[in-house]
Amino acid sequence: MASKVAGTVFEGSLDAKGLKFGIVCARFNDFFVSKLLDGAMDAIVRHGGDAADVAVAYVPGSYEIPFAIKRMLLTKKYDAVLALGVVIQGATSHAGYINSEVSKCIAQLGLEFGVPVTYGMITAENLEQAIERSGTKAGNKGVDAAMAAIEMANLNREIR
Ligand code: RBF
Repeated sequence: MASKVAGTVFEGSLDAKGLKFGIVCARFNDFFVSKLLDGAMDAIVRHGGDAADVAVAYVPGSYEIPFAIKRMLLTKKYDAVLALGVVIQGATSHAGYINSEVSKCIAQLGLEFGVPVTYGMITAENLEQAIERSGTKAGNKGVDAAMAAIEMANLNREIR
């Protein structure tokens, strides 16, 4: 990005070669989450990453995602970790509670460990919104989370 900065500029590239990723997937709404995982893997491999350098942990639902992220971060094996889950609003207010808790924890874990944790969560009001964000007209949030993970992992390396 062109600018007039004369000092050091840190910018993460989109080259995934040599990077190791952890991905935490919720099984709940797997119909959609599996599409997010497909998108994330496709983005990583198309940007030079190796599928063998990706470890996937499955958890029952989105509420459990932060726990598995923390366990992955504790191993210190990964340059970035992705959270993939789909929370769909139902008759009760569960979605709001799950979403606010999970997004807060994901941000906190990245800061605590100094390793990027990216947000590949769909928070949908209905099935149509989930369909649109898992590989149709509003893109694929798994791809977006993978791109952010690649860039942030490289930025983290540069700043180090
Ligand atoms: N997990 C999701 O990943 N997406 C959901 O849309 C979702 N909806 C839920 C709705 C209710 C009423 C409950 C009780 C749980 C839901 N979960 C959902 C599962 C939740 O993330 C967690 O796995 C379980 O509550 C077990 O701790």
